Amino acid sequence: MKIYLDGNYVEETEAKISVFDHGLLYGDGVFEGIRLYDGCVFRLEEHLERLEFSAKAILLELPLTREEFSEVVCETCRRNNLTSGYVRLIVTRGPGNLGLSPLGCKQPTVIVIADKIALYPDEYYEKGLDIVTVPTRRINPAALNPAVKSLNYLNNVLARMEASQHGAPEAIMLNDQGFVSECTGDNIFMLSKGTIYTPDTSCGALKGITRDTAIDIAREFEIPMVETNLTRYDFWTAEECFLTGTAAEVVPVVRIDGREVGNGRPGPLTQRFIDNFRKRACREGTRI
Ligand code: PXG
Repeated sequence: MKIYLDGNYVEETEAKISVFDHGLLYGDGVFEGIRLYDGCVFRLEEHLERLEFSAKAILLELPLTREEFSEVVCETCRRNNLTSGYVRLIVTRGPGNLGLSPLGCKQPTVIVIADKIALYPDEYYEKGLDIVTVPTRRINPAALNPAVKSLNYLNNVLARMEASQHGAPEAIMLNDQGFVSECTGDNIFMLSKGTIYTPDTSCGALKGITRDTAIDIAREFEIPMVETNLTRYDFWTAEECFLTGTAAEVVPVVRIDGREVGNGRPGPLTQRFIDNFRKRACREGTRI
């Protein structure tokens, strides 16, 4: 596999970074997870804009322009003969000194990995997910805004481990006020009385690219869509629930904290979202 690393396309075994890289030492950096469908990178501009916003929020000056990033992402896919897969774009503060100050970091590290994707099992889409709320809370936006897709994912990793301890594939994370924010790598939606709801991004959710796509789908279906504060009770008593994310796409949830959602089977509207998303996935891309 060829990896893009700081201007070069190198073999995987040669793709090495410094142990003084602040991405490693402090999780000081930002990233994007992007999908490639049939030779097209899904919503690449949106991913690159989010990368720019994440970088701006952490005062990291990106070493490449939007156009250069776009070209590097596409070229990394081409060099690996990929037509469908997953692209991980990472920008770290770069190598510096031991010590928190990034002043010694002279040059950000840029990494692009394009690989096959380990798809979720078909069963998840056919039967739906059984998920749980975990004790680990989403980080308070005043500490580190979760809208920043930073390399600090320990919070989410711990939450995912707590879900695994209960045999669940995903976890609902609450914010520090106890409202539902999102899952560990997915945003969350619910249907109640003809309206679709999702936590407002001020609840500590990432502004997911797939979330935005689901909002566009709701608009296309002319279904009212509300972004607001939501509680676990709202999700327990919803008629349908689904998650959205680059890896998951749109995936139904049928059980939350031991409570059946609706009749305990993937809902009909969720199925329409899944079908519509898959159509868009092939349409709304940048050809590599
Ligand atoms: N919330 C969080 C915390 C995320 O990390 C999403 C929501 C969904 O956002 P997008 O833009 O993907 O719709 C994410 C994204 C993985 C993986 O390897 C995780 C994400 C993306 C791609 C792969 O599990 N998280």
